[in-house]
Amino acid sequence: MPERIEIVTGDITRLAVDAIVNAASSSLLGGGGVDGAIHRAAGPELLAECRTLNGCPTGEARLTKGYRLPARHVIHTVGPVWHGGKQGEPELLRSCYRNCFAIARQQGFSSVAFPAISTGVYRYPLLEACRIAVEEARAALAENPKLKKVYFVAFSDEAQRAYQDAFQEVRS
Ligand code: AR6
Repeated sequence: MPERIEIVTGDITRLAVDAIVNAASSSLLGGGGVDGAIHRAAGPELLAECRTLNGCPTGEARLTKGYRLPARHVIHTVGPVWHGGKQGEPELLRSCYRNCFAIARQQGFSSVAFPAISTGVYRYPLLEACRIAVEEARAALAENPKLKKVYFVAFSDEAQRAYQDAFQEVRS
């Protein structure tokens, strides 16, 4: 595994990084899963800032502060709902990662942590999602020397295995 990419297990809201990524809904007004956890940990100021953003289309990303989180910022991105894979889902998921990395580059962030976007409520198959995540992280790291660390947060054993398998494939 390249040393600038690390798979970690547990709760993304505990990570003290420049930005954690939120798998949000297009309203940006909160929800369940990792979105709910991030809003609970960040406090009501996060929702107040999100209200000013007027939502976010699928595949795009928006930046807020991190408020009570140990992370300094939150990059909110809206992954695609999985409908079988022939309705542009891979391109939209790739676009989420690219737009998050573009914000990280614009802001000069050195550390960013991602949940497995779209793989919960939105039902995107884990291994396919992890492949896209790993490919885009490698591309972003190759062109952004200021970015020192990308964390992929696995919230289950299955997710951890999927990230590891995706790494093996990309490296071989
Ligand atoms: N830390 C890290 N990963 C987590 C955490 C956590 N605290 N909690 C869940 N995960 P999901 P989606 C993992 O459903 O599929 C929301 O309601 C989880 O195991 O949070 O993109 C939004 O408002 C899974 O692997 O996001 C949207 O409406 C991954 O995070 C919708 O769900 C993503 O699962 C977005 O669905």
